[in-house]
Amino acid sequence: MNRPSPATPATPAAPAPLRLSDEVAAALAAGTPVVALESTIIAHGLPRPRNLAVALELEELVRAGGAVPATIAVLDGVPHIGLDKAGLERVAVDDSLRKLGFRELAPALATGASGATTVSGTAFLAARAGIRVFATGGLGGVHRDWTASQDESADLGLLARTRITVVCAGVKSILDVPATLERLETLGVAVLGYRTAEFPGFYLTSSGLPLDWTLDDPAEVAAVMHAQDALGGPASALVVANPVPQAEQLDPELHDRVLAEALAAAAEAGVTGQAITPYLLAHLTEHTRGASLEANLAAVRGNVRLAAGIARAWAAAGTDPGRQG
Ligand code: PSU
Ligand code: MN
Repeated sequence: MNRPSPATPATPAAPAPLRLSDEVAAALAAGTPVVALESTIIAHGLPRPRNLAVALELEELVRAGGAVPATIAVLDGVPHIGLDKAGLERVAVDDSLRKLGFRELAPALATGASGATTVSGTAFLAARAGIRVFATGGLGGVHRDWTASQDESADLGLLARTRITVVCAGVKSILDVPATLERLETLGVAVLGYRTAEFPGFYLTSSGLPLDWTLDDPAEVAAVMHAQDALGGPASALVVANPVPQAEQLDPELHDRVLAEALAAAAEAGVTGQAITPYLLAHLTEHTRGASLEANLAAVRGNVRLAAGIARAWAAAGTDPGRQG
C-alpha cells in the first residue's frame, strides 16, 4: 500500500547559517587541524578584564600547537565559528551576552540574540561545522544537590549524541564528580585519562576516582576517534581528561574549605539554574584570592595545547592513504 508522501514545505528550512571565519573555512576545506574553543568560559567563567587576555592567549596557544582556533559564539543571531578580534572583545566585555546551551541556540537565532556558548552549545555548533576536536576547562555535570534540584548540566546529554572529542580537566569540582562519572557511563560517553589513571579534579590534579583507560599520546587518541567512526552507532563524544600539572593545582585543603563556603553561600543566596556555575567559580576566585583562577587557567592552557596535538594527529591520520576513514 502506498503511503502518501510527506508534503514538501513551500519553503524548506535552510540549514542554520553558520558563519565560518576565513581561516577556519580554509582549514576545514584543506583538512588541516582546527580546535574549537567555547566562549562561556570567557563571558561568564572568568573575571574581567583578564578574560579578554585569556581569550587571545588561548587562540595563540592553538596556533603555536599547529592548529587553527575556532572560538564559537552567537552574535546577533548568527552562530560564529571562529571570531575576529572585535568578536572576541565583544564576548569578553558585553554584559548583555546570554549563556547559550544547545537548547538556547534556536531561540537565539530566531530572535537575533547574542550569547556565549557553553560546552553543549559549542560542541553542537562545532560538530555541525565539521570540527572534531574541542578544548575547554571543565565539563558541566551533576550538581551536588541533585536529589533536590535535579540540576544536571545539558553538557552530558549533548555529548551523548554528538561526535566530537572534548579535552577537559575533568568536570568542575563544584559538582558531584562520582555521580557525573556514573552519568557519563549510563549515557555511553567514553572517558580516557591522558597520562593518568585517575579522573582529574579540575582545579586539582586528581579527583581520586579511578579511570578505566589511560592513553599517552595524541596519536593514540586519534586512533580511538577512528575506532568510534569505524564502529558506527550512536554519535557519542569522546572525553579526554587531562589533569592540571601538580605544580599548578590549587592547594587541596584550600580548595575543600573554600568550596564548602561557596556551596553554603550559594544555598543561602538562593542561586540556582544557569547562574549557579558562574556564581561558584567567582566565589572561589574571590575567596582563594585568585589562586583558583590560576589553577583554572593552567588547566585550560594544558587542554588547549593537548587539543592542538590531537587535532594534528587526527588531520595526519585523515590524510594517511593507508588508513581507511
Ligand atoms: N569550564 C571552565 N569554566 C566555565 C565552564 C567550563 O573552566 O565557566 C562553563 C562551560 O561552558 C560549561 C558550563 O558548559 O560552564 C556549565 O554550566 P551549567 O552547569 O550551567 O551547565
Ligand atoms: Mn544546570
